[in-house]
Amino acid sequence: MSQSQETLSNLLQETRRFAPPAELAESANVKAEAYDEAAEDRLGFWARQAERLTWSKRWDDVLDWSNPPFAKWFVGGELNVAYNCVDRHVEAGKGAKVAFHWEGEPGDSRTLTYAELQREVNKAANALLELGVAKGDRVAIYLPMIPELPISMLACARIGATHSVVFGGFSADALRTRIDDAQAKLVITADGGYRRGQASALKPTVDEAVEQTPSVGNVIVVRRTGQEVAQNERDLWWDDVVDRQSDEHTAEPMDSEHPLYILYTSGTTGKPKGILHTTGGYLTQVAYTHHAVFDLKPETDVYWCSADIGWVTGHSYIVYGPLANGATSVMYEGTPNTPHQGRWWEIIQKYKVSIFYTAPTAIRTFMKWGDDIPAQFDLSSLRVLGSVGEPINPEAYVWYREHIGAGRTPVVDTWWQTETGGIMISPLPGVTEGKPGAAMRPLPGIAADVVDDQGEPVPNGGGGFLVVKEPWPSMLRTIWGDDERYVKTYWSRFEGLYFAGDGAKKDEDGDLWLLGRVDDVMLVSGHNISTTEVESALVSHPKVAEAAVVGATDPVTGQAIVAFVIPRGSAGDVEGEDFLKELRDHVSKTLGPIAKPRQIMIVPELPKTRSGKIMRRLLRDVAENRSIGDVSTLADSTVMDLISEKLPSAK
Ligand code: 6R9
Repeated sequence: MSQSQETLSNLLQETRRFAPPAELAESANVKAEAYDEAAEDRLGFWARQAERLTWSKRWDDVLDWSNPPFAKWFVGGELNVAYNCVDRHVEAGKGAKVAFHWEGEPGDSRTLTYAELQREVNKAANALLELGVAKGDRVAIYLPMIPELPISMLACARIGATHSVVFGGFSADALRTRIDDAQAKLVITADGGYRRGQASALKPTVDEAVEQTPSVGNVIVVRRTGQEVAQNERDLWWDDVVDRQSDEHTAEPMDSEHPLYILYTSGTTGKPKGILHTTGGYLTQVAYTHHAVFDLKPETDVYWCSADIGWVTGHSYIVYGPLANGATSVMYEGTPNTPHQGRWWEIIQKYKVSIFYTAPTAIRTFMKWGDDIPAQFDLSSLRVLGSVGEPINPEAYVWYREHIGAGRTPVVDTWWQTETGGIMISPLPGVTEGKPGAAMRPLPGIAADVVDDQGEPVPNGGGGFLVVKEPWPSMLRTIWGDDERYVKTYWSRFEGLYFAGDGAKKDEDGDLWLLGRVDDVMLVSGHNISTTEVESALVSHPKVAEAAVVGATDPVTGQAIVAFVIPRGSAGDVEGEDFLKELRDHVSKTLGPIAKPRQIMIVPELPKTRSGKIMRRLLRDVAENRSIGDVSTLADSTVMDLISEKLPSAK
C-alpha cells in the first residue's frame, strides 16, 4: 500500500489551535523540557519515572533488550503493585483520602478511602490464599463495574496471582475460551449488575462457561442485584468467604517481570490474543502517563474515567495508574442514559470532577442527544478532558471542548492499545497547542513514527503506518502461551519495528493524525482513502451525529465508499434523497470528489464493541449484501437487526 503518496490531505476546515490555559501551563506537572530530557537519555528518563514507585529491591538494569522482541524492564527489581497502589498511601498518612467515589446505576453509592480499600484488598487476598490460589496462578474476573472488581484485581496483584478480567458483556463461549486459554483456577463473578435500569444476570453465563473448564476449582459470587442464582458445589458467596477474613496481609514483593495480568483482545478473526502485562515497567508507565497527560494533582483533583474496567483503559486508567498516583476517582456502574440522558453530567456535578476521560463514541452520542442536556449541569469543576479508543473527529473534539469544557479546558486525544499498556501519543495539557483531531506527538520517552511500506520514516505531510521504534516500559511481553504469534503479529511487518495495525499521517508541522486501522483503509480508483477522514467529513455536517464508512467491492472503482449515518436529534427531515445528496456533496467539497460516497444509508444505530469501537466488518457485510458475520462481541447484538430492518435489502 502506498498510503504515503495517496493519503488525502485533511481539509476539514477546522484550523483553530488551542493553546494551554496560562495557569495550567504554569503549574503543569510536565513541561516542555521533558521531551529534551527523555531524548537525551531515554533509559535514564524511564529510570527516573520508576522512582515514583516504591521498590522493595532496586533494579540492576533499566532495560534488557538482548533478545528482541522480548523485553525486560527494571531487571532484578522487586515491588508489589497492590502495595504501591494502596498501602504506601496509607503509610504516608493518606488513609482517609477517598480512592473511589463509586456510583451504582440505581442511585446507590459507596465511598472507599485508601484505608478501607487496603482492608478490603487484604481480606480478598487472604480469601484467595485460603482457596489455594498461589503466586503464578491465574484468576478470571467476570464482574460488573462494582468496587469488588478493582478489589479483586488488587488482591490478585498482592499475592502474585495473574488476573484475567473478562468484560461483563461477553458470552459464555467467550468467557470459556478465555478461562481455558489462561487455565484459570478461580473465577470471581457476581449474581448480576445493573445496566439500562435493569438487573442483568452474570452468574448463569459463568455456570455455562465453567461446565467445560476443568481448571476452575471455585467460583466466588458477589451479591450485587440479589437475583436468584443456581448453587453449585464449587460456588462460594463473597460475603461468606471474604468478609470473615483478617484485614491484615503483608504484600509480597514480586519480580519486576512477574505477570500482572492477561487481557484478551478480541481481534476480528481467529482465537483471541491474551496480551500479557508484567509488573514494574507497566506500573511505571501507567503512573507516569496518568501524571503527565492528565496533569493529575492528587490533593485537589477528582478524576473520572468512564471506561469499563473490562477494557484496557479501565485497567490502566481506572485502577493501576490513578491508584499508584494516590488519586481520588469516580467509578460508575451503569449506562449514560439511565435514568436520564444527563446522568454523566450529574455525576460530574455531584463529585466536582476535574479531569474526565472518555471515548469519541460517547461524545458523538451526546452530540446526538443535544447540547441542552449538559447545559443543565454545573460542569465548571472540569479542567482537563481526555479522549481514547478511536480517532476523535475534529467536530467531536470542538463540541467536547465547548459544551463540556466551556471552551476552556484542553482536550487530550490519547493514542494507545491493549498491547501498549499505557498512553503512547498524546498532547501534554500544559505544553501542547492542541489541534482538533490530532493526537500530536509521542510522549517523552516514547519513540513512535510514521513509516512507508519500506519501513522508512515519511516526511512531514506524508502518511503511512504507525510504528514504535524502541521498546517501552508498559509494552506487552508476549501473547500468553504463544511467543511465536507475538513475534509474527507485531514484529514481522517491519524489521525491528513494532506495528499494530494503525495508519497515520504527519502534518506539515510533524504532528500525528491517526487514520484508523489499515485493514479499514479503502482503495477507490487507485487512491487510498481512510475511513476516519470520510467519517470526520460527514460528522462535520451540522445534521450528522455519527458516521461509519466502509469500502464495498465495486465493479468500476475496485472499492466504493459506503457510509452509514446517524442524524443529530435536532436535524429535522433527514429521510429524503435531497439530504443524501447534500451529504455526498459536503464530503466531496471537504475532501475532494474522489471521497464522495457512492451510497449513504441513514441508520438509527451503529454496531459497536463494548469499548465503543465501530465494527466496520459487519457494515461491510451489509454494504456487500452478505449475511452478517459473527456479532458476539457487539455491545448490543440487536443493533444489526435494527440496521437490517431499515435496509430490507441488507438482510
Ligand atoms: C486504548 C485502546 C486499540 C486501537 C488502536 C486504534 C484505536 C485507540 C485512539 C485510537 C485513534 C486514538 N485507538 N485510541 N485511534 N486515536 N486516540 O483503545 O485499546 O481496545 O486495544 O484498541 O484503538 O486503532 O490500535 P484497544
